Amino acid sequence: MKAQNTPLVTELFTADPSAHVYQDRIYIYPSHDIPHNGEDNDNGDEYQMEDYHVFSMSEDSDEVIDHGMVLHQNDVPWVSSQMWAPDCVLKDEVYYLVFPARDKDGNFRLGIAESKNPAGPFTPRPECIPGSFSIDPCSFIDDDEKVYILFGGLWGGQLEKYRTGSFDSNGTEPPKDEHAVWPKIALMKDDMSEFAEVPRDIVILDENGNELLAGDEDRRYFEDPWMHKHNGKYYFSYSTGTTHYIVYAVSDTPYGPFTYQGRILEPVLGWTTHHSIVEYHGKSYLFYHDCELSNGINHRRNVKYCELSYNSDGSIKTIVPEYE
Ligand code: FUB
Repeated sequence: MKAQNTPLVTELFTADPSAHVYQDRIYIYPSHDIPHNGEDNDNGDEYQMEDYHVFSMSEDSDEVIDHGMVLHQNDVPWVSSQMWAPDCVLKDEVYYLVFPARDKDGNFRLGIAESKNPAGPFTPRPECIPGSFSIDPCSFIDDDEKVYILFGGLWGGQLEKYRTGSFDSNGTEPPKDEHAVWPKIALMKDDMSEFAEVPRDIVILDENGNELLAGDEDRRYFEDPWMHKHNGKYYFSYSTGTTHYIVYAVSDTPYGPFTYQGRILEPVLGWTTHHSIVEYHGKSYLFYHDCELSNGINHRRNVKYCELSYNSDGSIKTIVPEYE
């Protein structure tokens, strides 16, 4: 495989890698950053992505294959802009690309496009998932084959605008001493057409069983959910956004509540941090991004990966990115 902790793709700017093993290859579903000279802001307007490429790699080669553009926003009737972090789900021999984008009213929704091939191209559904909102959808398939979608992101991702259960255009983050805004999880219908339930809160507790507070920026959820299972436990990992950590919490069920455990990845070069975790040929890997190729321009990111390992008690060893 290509060297760890180096940009996997150098021809395009890529970010937000969701990795899965299909047909004995690691397939990577990232965002495609578009270079421009606009300013950064708290609304994420600098992340102006319009399409998706899929990449794959395998153990017996250091080549990372670009399978080309697999979906463009002009082909999705409900989308106006900003196709952000996607994921892929394999269900009943169909590959479903699940992605967020702004609808024609400028609000983030989640959409689905499908293919018979993990490398796409993907055919979009004409409408977004009914009742969907915010960003960063990721999939989790449990041992019983049930598919869950987890999602949510603060600020540009609008999650705080749904705190009351419905959209409030003036919605803000809670005061620092109230519980944090919770990410969401929803079971999908078997045909992946829509949520099978109203999205539920993913509650994250501290070591004393207290809900994490909005002011606890080193530990509270910001964006970038991922779920995987290890030794029978559900691991929910995410970005803390403003403090730039990838952290994780553990539970006995996919719905939680989860108990905060610690950090997976210390801050990388660039404002955002985003990840996925995949097992391949008996090893676990962390896929992540930073801004090494662009020397730190926040919206010109590149995908990387490295091995991830566990201690004997199931805790994850913290990874510290190294820069020269
Ligand atoms: O790529 C746009 C946004 O940046 C993603 O949705 C977030 O997770 C952050 O990586």
